[in-house]
Amino acid sequence: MIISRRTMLQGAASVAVAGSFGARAQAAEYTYKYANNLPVTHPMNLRAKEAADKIKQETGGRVEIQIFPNNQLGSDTDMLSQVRSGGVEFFTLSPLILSTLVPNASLSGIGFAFPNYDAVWRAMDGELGAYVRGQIAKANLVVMDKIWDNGFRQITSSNKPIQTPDDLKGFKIRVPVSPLWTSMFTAFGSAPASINFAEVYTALQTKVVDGQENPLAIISTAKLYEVQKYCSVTNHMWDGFWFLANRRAWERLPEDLRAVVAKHMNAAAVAERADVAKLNASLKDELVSKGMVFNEPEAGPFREALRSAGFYAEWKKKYGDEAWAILEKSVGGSLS
Ligand code: X2X
Repeated sequence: MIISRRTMLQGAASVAVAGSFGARAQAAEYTYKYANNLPVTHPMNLRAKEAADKIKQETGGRVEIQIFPNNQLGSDTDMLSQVRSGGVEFFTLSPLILSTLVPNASLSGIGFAFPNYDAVWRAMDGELGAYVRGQIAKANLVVMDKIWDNGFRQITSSNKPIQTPDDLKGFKIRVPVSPLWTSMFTAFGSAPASINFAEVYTALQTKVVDGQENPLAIISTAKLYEVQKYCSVTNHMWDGFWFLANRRAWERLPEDLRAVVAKHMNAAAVAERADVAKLNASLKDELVSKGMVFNEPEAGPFREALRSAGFYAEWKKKYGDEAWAILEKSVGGSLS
């Protein structure tokens, strides 16, 4: 019997079968990799695993999706190249980081655009989401209809609470690799550093930066509370994850199998939205018990600081009037 690395990875059951009968475990016809940047305990990975199990079952084992969480296959920047080249078949990415390839994908991340989750899902399952998915398709990537939730983002810091926009002046803050993020914190007068999520814990621990911003579900599952003291509930932007596929790999799947994959991944996204909303609403107490100190700044002055720095005007110009109009219509009001 030849024990390949693969048979070993398939676990004790298939090795036992091979051992006793000399038969090889049935390999799936399509074994696809799904890579992402989040800890395995985050609802995105939990729901994706559930979906992968259902897909395997409903396709009679023909489609197997192997999940590589936690930047196991590299940073977001690496994984974006891999999903484009076909090195991985599936990848979830923030619309703002995707904007390094699809400029107008970051529209949904404009500061203080969405007042609440109802407005987010109305827009992302409606015209705004459809517009962005159209842009993504033009870049030759496949994207599932339902965007997954990351959440409303909060600012954490190791040295001081952020209470007013003035507290952000000169603040050394990590931002994800995306022009919109850099522009937003530059508008606040901060000193933003673009760092992939894979390096964030270490960057905070070694004080390369003093702060970062993320939703509570990530501050908790990625244990950022171990290296951050203050959490300021700014809700300064909403962020999600588009579920992307390499086009050639997607088109290799027969149409009926594509439908099964899309159905379960979209349903998982919707289930994950509810999980994350619940977590983000309940995690404050847990993070306080771990030693974090919370404050709840007023949003108005932050929004005003962006406006007076010309942030909205600048991005309206970059996106173009048509795209900006879709955004404003989707959030039900003027943003500039
Ligand atoms: O990099 C981040 O901060 C994260 C995990 O929120 C994103 O993927 C944008």
